[in-house]
Amino acid sequence: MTSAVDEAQLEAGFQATIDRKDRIEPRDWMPDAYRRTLVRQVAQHAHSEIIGMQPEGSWIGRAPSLRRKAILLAKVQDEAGHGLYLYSATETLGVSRDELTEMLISGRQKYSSIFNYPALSYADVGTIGWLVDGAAICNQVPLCRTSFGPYGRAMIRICKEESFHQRQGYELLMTMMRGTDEQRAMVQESVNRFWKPALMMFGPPDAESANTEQSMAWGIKTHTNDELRARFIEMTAPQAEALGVTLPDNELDWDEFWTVVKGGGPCNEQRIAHRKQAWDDGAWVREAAAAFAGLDTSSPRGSDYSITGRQS
Ligand code: BYC
Repeated sequence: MTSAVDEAQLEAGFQATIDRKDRIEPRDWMPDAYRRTLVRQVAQHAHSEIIGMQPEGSWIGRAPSLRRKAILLAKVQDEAGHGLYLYSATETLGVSRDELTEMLISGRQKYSSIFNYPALSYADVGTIGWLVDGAAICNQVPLCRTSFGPYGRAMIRICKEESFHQRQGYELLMTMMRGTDEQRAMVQESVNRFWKPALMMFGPPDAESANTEQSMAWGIKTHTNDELRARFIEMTAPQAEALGVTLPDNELDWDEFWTVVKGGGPCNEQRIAHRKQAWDDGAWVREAAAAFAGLDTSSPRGSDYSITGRQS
């Protein structure tokens, strides 16, 4: 049991670490609210990576060439990897991946609004890479310096891969823009649908952002939602010009954003149903892995085996 004085000292030490821009590590003392905020944000981030595989994944079987299929497969697989790094980072805060998945499926945790919009044409694969991964990079590069060590370290690798995704999306769109009038129209139509939802990925306007102030004081976030949104627009405008597309300039519809966040977007039900199906279908794999791990540790020869199951 810690007394109120001890607790105040611990809190002061914690804040001093953050103010020095050092990292908080899993075994360090941290306020419960800091831990809760991180679990919320990092789990939401992990869920977004995993649910985010669905819109593009639906095009793997319909890719227009072997080359495009190989690129898309690799990209979607990368997103799975990002989800796994982030679930691992969340686990260091004392919550298991099973619990997190249950919370996603039951609607108690969120995932990014953007993945509730459908991918309707192959141009959308390019637009998602360019705009969605582009917005993700803008939001995530500052997170490499976030105050919680495992989250920041996961972000470094994720950002490298997202930069690659953004370029592959742009290259796909550029190829289509050099094609026929019909292909150019497909790209513009796709950009028209994705531009505003991509801007909403940064979260509500600062005045409506309940968490920003505290998350910035704790060094979890280093910029506000509106700052990063503005940076993204600035970064993307010249790219749109080089591509030859127009970015829609009407106001963002925040009522639409909240409807999507609360479950009423075009694909919310489908996304969660699909995730639940995959989780249920994978139960036997998890059981087999757990049984194997049990065998591994209880076996007298357990120490002869590496975690890959191969004899060392
Ligand atoms: N969608 O106080 P605020 C990817 C919620 S995946 C849904 O500003 P915060 C990729 C928010 O949770 C990359 N909900 O929140 C994958 C809060 O609700 P609660 C995904 C949203 O946390 C596959 C409430 O609104 N990136 O790149 O300070 C293929 C008030 O908001 C959204 C991340 O997850 C939203 N867009 O700031 C391709 C980045 N925005 O929980 C690409 C990590 C807000 O209080 N996350 N809400 O009930 C963050 O940086 C921050 O959490 C946010 C929001 C900037 C998103």
